[in-house]
Amino acid sequence: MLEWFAIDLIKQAGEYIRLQIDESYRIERKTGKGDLVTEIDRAVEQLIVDRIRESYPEHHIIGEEGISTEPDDLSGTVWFVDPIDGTLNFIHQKRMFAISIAIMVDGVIEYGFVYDVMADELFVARRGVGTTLNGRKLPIIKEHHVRDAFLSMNATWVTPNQQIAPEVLAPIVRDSVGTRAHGAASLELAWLAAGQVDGYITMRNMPWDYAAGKLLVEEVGGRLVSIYGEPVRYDGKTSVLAGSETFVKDVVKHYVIAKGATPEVKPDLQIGINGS
Ligand code: 2AM
Ligand code: CA
Ligand code: CA
Ligand code: CA
Repeated sequence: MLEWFAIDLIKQAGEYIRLQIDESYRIERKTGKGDLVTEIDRAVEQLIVDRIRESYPEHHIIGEEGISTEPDDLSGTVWFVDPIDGTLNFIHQKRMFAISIAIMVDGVIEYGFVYDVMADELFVARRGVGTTLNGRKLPIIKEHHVRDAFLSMNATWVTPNQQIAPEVLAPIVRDSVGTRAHGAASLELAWLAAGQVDGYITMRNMPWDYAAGKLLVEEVGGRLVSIYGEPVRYDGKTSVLAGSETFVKDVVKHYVIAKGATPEVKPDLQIGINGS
């Protein structure tokens, strides 16, 4: 069964990372000094792709490191794979990174898996069934407004970005209980599903970053949309705003729209999925 296959696969990949983390490995730059890939990222994606191909040759795979040829559309079964989400944490902290896998069937995410490798915490979501953490069902998350929310926010909100001006987001940081930048999108969404943070905001994510986390969050009653409150796309980069319905509405209505923010780059601008 697909769910058990994916759980076995993600745990095997995690074990491989734990064995390699203290060994020496090559690190390469992608677009800049903060955008790195190691040979472990590539080896893990290769391991995952090989096993999916062996058992499900008709499935398509969209992975961050581009090991598999991306499909032309999202019909049939499509796997979104981020072999190491939080590569900088993997390199520098040796913790707080995850393997993120989502399975989409005919355009709908049916399963989400986020594995915190060093903490050995596996989050699993099945659409319509719920989210579990190491097999234990997670309760519905509490409703929060910005003023009583503890947030995880990617620090790129401070810098000029293609989505929204820093002045629009600064009041959210000011009004919330506190903000953290943990550096691993899938894990920050998993922690949101577990009630450990009350919201997650980032200006730039790709589908393999949030596809699994989105289902984890939705299956405990939360929402995940763009910073403008629109549905997120699966064919390119997007901003991400996630939390309880109250939180998401509060951010969009009282912070983003109220400040008259409009996208500097249209959020659903069409780009190639493995491009930039
Ligand atoms: P990554 O580690 O797999 O690259 C970092 O704050 C979070 O944003 C991570 O989940 C990281 O995933 C993701 N991210 C997506 N695009 C990124 C980029 N171009 N540069 C840095 N982090 C990126
Ligand atoms: Ca990366
Ligand atoms: Ca990622
Ligand atoms: Ca990655």
